[in-house]
Formats: sequence, structure tokens, C-alpha cells
Amino acid sequence: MLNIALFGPPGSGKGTQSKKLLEKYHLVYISTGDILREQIAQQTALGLQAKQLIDKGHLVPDELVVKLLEEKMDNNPKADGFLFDGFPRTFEQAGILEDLLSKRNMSLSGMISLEVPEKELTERLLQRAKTQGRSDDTKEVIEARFKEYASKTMPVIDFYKGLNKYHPINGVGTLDEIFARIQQVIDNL
Ligand code: B4P
Repeated sequence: MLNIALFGPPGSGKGTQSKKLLEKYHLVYISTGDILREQIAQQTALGLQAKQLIDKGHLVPDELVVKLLEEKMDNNPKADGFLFDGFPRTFEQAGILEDLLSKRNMSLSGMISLEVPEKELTERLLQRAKTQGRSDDTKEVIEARFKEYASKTMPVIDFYKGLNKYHPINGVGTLDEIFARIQQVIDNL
């Protein structure tokens, strides 16, 4: 069984590469960013709370995200494996994911980290802003997201280094080049 966490800073291509991974591997896709945006679109209480934070570039509290993630896992009891996009995003979430998987007799096969310089990330996100108009893709909010990433999300790398599950990938290049690098890691897991 293959369980992959796709990791990286905002705009590193997690969502983009996830689509390619799903075409090739039969995994259940869990993107916490997408799930939160769905909650916002449906104007649920949780969505309204999440929107206030996302629009400022902040992370959503662990307990809210974990509740949504667990629901999605429970709705797919026969999954052959999961692709986690954008989760875990804090050291605590990484520990929680280990527990959630082990309760279901599973474990994470590897954490694949897309590494992209900040200048390129900013350019990508500002470019996306022109086409998709996401409320968190403004220059000010992007800067706040990078700060949040450095302080709260980067420690996740140490968590997986400690488990020998951290696999850094050069996230600069064409979509196919990056996908080939990811596949190489998966083939060696
Ligand atoms: P996410 O939806 O996960 O969004 P992201 O980090 O901005 O994007 P991603 O890395 O997927 O980039 P993409 O492929 O789209 O999170 C949004 C927010 O939700 C977070 O800021 C947070 O507030 C909240 N949240 C989510 N999960 C959470 C959690 N676990 N805990 C707490 N809060 C959570 O690529 C970006 C752009 O680059 C696209 O336009 C794409 O076309 C382009 N691109 C991709 N690859 C490229 C390449 N190789 N070359 C050039 N351009 C490329």
C-alpha cells in the first residue's frame, strides 16, 4: 500500500503534481486546502472560521483540519492508499497523521518535498492570482504565508528526517520533469 504526503511551500506545485500522481497511481486524494475551500464555498461554520485565517495567510487550527481529514479517511475505508496534499503542515499534524494511519494498520510510505526558491514561488502565485483570483494570492498575504511556512511548517521536515521518510525533490522545471523526479522516488520506496 502506498501512502504519500506531498509537501512544500505555498505555490510549490503540490496541487499541480497531485493531479499527475492520481492519473498514474490509484490513491484516494486528500487536499486539506481543497477541503477547506469547499467548506468556505458552502459557508459552513467551519468554513467561515477558516476563511478569516486563510485570507490573512495563517494556518487553520490543527483540530479543525484533522477533523476534516479524518472524515475523509473514514469515508474511504477500502482505499488502496492515500495521497495527502498539504497535510501535515505542522509538527503536531505530522504526529497525528502517524497515529491516524497506524490506527488503520497503515503507515506513510514517504514524504516528498517540492523545493522551490521563494522568488519563483511568488511569481507563480501572482501569476495564478491573474487566472484563478484566489483571495490568498495577493502579495501581502503571500508574504504572510511564507512566514507561517517558515515558522510552523518547516519543522515537519525534521519530523520525517527522523523517520527516514523525507525525500526532497527539485521543484523547478517543467511539470513533466518534476513528475519524473517524483516517480523515481516512489519507485524506490
Ligand atoms: P493549499 O491549497 O495547499 O495551497 P498552496 O500551498 O497555495 O498551493 P500548491 O503548492 O498546491 O500550489 P499549486 O500546485 O496550486 O493551501 C491553501 C491554504 O489553506 C493554506 O495557506 C492554509 O491557510 C490552509 N491549509 C491547507 N492545509 C492546511 C493544513 N494542513 N493545516 C492548516 N491550514 C491548512 O501551484 C501554484 C501555481 O504554480 C499554479 O498556478 C501552478 O500552475 C503553478 N506551477 C505549478 N508547478 C509549476 C512549475 N513546475 N513551473 C511553473 N509554474 C508552476
